[in-house]
Amino acid sequence: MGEKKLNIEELSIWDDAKQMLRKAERDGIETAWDRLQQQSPHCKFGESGVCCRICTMGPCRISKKAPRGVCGADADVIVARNFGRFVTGGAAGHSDHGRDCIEALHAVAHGETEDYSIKDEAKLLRIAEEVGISTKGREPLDVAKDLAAEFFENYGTTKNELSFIGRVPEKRRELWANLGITPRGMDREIAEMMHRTHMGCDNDAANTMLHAARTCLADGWAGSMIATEVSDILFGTPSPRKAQVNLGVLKEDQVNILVHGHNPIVSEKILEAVNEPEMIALAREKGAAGINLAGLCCTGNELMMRNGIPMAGNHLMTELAIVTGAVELIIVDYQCIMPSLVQVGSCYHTRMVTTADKARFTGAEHVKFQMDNGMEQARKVVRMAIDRYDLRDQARVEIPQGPVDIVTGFSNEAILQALGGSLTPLIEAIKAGKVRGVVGIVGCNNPKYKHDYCNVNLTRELIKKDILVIVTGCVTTAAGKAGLLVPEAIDQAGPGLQEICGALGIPPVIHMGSCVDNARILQLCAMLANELGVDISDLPVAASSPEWYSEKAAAIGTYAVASGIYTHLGHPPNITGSELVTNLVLSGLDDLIGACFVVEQDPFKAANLIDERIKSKRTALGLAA
Ligand code: SF4
Ligand code: MSK
Repeated sequence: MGEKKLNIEELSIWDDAKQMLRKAERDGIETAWDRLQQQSPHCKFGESGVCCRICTMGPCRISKKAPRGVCGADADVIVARNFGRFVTGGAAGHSDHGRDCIEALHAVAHGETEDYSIKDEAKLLRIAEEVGISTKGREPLDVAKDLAAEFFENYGTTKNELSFIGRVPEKRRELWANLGITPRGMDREIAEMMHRTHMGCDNDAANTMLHAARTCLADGWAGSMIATEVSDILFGTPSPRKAQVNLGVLKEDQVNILVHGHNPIVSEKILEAVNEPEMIALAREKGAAGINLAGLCCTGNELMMRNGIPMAGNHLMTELAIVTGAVELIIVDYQCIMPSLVQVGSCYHTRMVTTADKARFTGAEHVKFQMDNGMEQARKVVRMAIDRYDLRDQARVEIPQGPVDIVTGFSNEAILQALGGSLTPLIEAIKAGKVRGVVGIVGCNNPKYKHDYCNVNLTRELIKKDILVIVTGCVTTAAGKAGLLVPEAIDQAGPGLQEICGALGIPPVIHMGSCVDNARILQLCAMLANELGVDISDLPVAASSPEWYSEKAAAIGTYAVASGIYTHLGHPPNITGSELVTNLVLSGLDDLIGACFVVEQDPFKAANLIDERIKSKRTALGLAA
């Protein structure tokens, strides 16, 4: 444990989290908050981005006394290279997830699996037509073969154009072309960033930063966008439905299974398996009342959006979910999974199961999921969970009570449907100032913040100002727990938003999915801009990631900015050691690209900054501020 006793009241805004933090303390469980204390204070060189480990003439650390590394690289070059590699890690994560989705589509199309199928045939045909594949008179599986092949091309270097480039407003495409940042292929931009940042390559900080933007654009408009669209084709396009959030969704008398990670390829199969009568009968034989499946983080978002499966918690709740003592098994794929879950699980009876060869955890059991064995493996994992029910020590079980209701499932298709088939009602509401703007609040938790304080307060402040909020990723759970994802939350919104959301019967905070689903927000912005004949940077829209932590969140922020969306961060990336890079990110990009980052930890001040930006965009469009 850390040197100083943690003040639990200060760690999270949630009762379920605080209850479990007290239990963790009693049970002698170490959490991320304890380890943050052990790691503090953080290394200032690392924090400001001026530590370079790119070659073995170093590592080098830049200071007043030593302003250049052994090779002669200065702080600007080192910071830009570190940032470039940082966001490239995130872009690689999303786009590799996207590639896994295409492989699934390819396997379905070629009859290589009976475990997966096409759930949304209409979307398959619509997307195929959009990217130039003829569908007339063809079998859907035949079309799917071509679509998978087309999407694979987004990863290579021969096509040099993304499938969804046609979605990008004309003015934005011209701007990218002029700056030389039109994304070509995912793998190409990622490999080029690694090449550029090798010792002795790109030693111009601004040039490296532009390639960072290009790499992230490939993520937003290809890697993530393909992941989202193919997931909809394979598992169904989300539509509005009810669900519940917080640790109260765990059941004392049932076998509890948690799914954690990002890709629905694993979690959807687990969902099917837990609903099979033989599995339920098996659980009953063991004395359980049934099998309860709940989600964590983004795979939780995916299951919730499409199936209404309850969400146990976001990033900082993942260890605490196990501390309930009621979780038999946690099954993961990849991204945002704390390695500590194995240790926390071993203090109870919780088994951790990994499924992807690219994301194994020492101490966890590996059950490899492949296209041709998904269902068989899912049944195996569910049986493992049922077998562990006997091992549960009911005396150590403590489940916080009172799950909160939410409404989820707002894909762009669902939004259009709610609007009566076109964006016109939303555009009219924006013009009339009833919806003054739209802000996507996305991303993570970070133990450096009071858990979800900024996520929730920023959301509340913006809806008060008649700004429609869209949430994805771990902010979803925060907004849901705060009671903001239900139509009744219009009581907390400004009068204009109250009127519009009230008439449509939708919440003032709309849940649009997981991390990769931020591509849905990009698409919505593009649709609005195209409808109005302007660039995305002209719209009264913004993005925010108040409590972000991951490379992926930084990549999302970077593609948002490069797409023309003003983006707020609660804290800066590790770039403050370079004035040049910091100024570029916080203001220079605005001149170059029509948007920039803004950093503000206080959610109330951040809401005002975003509001000012929205006012200026409205005024420029000739609308009342
Ligand atoms: Fe040092 Fe240059 Fe090597 Fe970086 S690339 S570790 S600054 S010598
Ligand atoms: S899971 S990237 S903690 S949102 Fe997508 Fe949550 Fe952030 Fe991971």
